[in-house]
Amino acid sequence: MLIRPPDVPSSEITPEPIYRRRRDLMVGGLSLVAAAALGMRLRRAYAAAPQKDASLVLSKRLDLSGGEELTSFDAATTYNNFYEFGTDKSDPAANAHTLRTRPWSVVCEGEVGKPRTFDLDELMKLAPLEERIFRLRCVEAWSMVLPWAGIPLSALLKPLEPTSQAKYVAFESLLRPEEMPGQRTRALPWPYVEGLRIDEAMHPLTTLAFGLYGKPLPNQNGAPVRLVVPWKYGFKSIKSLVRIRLVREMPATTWNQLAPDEYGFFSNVNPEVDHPRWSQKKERRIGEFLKRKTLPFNGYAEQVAGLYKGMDLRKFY
Ligand SMILES: Nc1nc2c(c(=O)[nH]1)N[C@H]1C(S)=C(S)[C@@H](COP(=O)(O)O)O[C@H]1N2
Ligand SMILES: [Mo]
Repeated sequence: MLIRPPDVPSSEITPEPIYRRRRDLMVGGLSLVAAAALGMRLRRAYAAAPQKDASLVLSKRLDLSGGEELTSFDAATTYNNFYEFGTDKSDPAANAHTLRTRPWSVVCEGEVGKPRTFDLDELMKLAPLEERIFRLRCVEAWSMVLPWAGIPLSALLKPLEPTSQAKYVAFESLLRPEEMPGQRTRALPWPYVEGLRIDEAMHPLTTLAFGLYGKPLPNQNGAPVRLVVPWKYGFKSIKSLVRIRLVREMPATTWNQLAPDEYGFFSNVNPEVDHPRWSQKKERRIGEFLKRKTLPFNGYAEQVAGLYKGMDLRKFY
């Protein structure tokens, strides 16, 4: 069994090259005390998460939790938005078992020198798998802090050799109504689609995720491969991804098509721009009682604000 949080001593069960790589585990700017506290918190959170079909090997950790407690595996897998399986938060956990996630492939095409279709194993070998701990904030004003297993999306985009005309990236989820009961309703136009500007897509925090809590993604969390874009509202983090197209024009996105006054293309987390029907100033961290203040760019301004220099983020919400 190759799976465990990367801070757990593992010399006896880990192949040598991976063990060696793990020695340069990223502790970032954390003090030793903070790092130890983080390790304890992670072990506790992992201990509470069920161990099943283990197959992911994590080479290093990028901890952008902001020192906050992790959301439990239980909450992260029973309180979801995945309209392909129903519109209630409990629907994905109840219904997503019908999704078949193997075989799986992701078609990459459009404004690229080298179009290519990857199967899941090829995708997972594009770069060493990292544990990436991010806050993810839903536009509905709740949030979670979770350890994803993934790679930077740029590791997939670069080898495609985007042309100079590739200004945006369009993403598409699986369309398979036989396995996705929500697609037999008109809850949303199907398939679910999303998009990023090319520089957003290439940003090192933009993550192609295969796992959660060190295990393959549960179906309700977007198996077998999804995006995690931590500085944007959760709906940008498209699940069960099957197509990536590099394009010249800003692509259509599901929520923008449905309600353009409520959901813009950029959808950067911004406490100063309210949703027309509710405030974005605060959020409820799932598992906590008191609300927290929402941070600009979900707390990742230092890393991403430069992408939007000179843009009026009230207009481009
Ligand atoms: N294909 C697809 N992707 C999706 C959604 C969806 O309904 N369909 N919901 C989005 C929304 S609104 C959020 S908040 C996140 C939720 O991810 P989680 O359930 O893993 O927390 O997934 C996003 N990705
Ligand atoms: Mo969301």
